[in-house]
Amino acid sequence: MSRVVLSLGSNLGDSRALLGAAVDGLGDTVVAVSHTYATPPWGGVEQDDFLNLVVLAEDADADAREWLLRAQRLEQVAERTRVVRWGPRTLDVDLVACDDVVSDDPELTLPHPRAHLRAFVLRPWLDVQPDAVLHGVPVTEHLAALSPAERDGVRRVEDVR
Ligand code: A4P
Ligand code: MG
Repeated sequence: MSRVVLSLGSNLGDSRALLGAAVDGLGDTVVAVSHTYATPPWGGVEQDDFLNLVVLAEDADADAREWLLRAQRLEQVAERTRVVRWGPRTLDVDLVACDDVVSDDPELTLPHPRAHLRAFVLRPWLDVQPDAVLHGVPVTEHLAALSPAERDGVRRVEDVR
């Protein structure tokens, strides 16, 4: 059995529909879906706000590589193009964590190397796993360590599903 925490984001096209379709695309592997949040762009590229959510999923037949392939397939279905790093996209699906896997492989780094810095990941993650731990530290503590501006920028909106 493998359990994965996926971060989904979109700020191009019909973001609500794209996120909803991506969650549907995960089928019955989905254990829980977070609320949906509007979030200011992270990373310094001037662009529209994102919609973000986190999905907890499980599948006895999938390892971390398989989850990455599934994430990339969902991005392809959303016709995601890769123009600017940290720039606008129809759909981004990142693996935040997968079981206790630790990897520094650039193709698949686990846990995600920037997750602890991102309120748009940490806040929705707590919806689906209030006791989540990242790098040995509770996610609540990572979130509390961020600047109020970073934390308060993440605003709950109507759930996509
Ligand atoms: N890769 C390595 N580790 C992982 C992982 N844990 N999960 C590799 C997913 N992919 C991983 O990703 C580049 C490469 O990372 C892939 O080939 C994969 O094998 P990418 O999706 O092609 O490129 P990218 O997304 O432009 O770059 P990067 O560095 O992954 O960006 P991020 O970290 O995904 O950030 N602001 C808000 N508010 N909300 C957002 O959702 N998203 C981003 C993208 C920036 N700012 C944002 C948001
Ligand atoms: Mg990505």
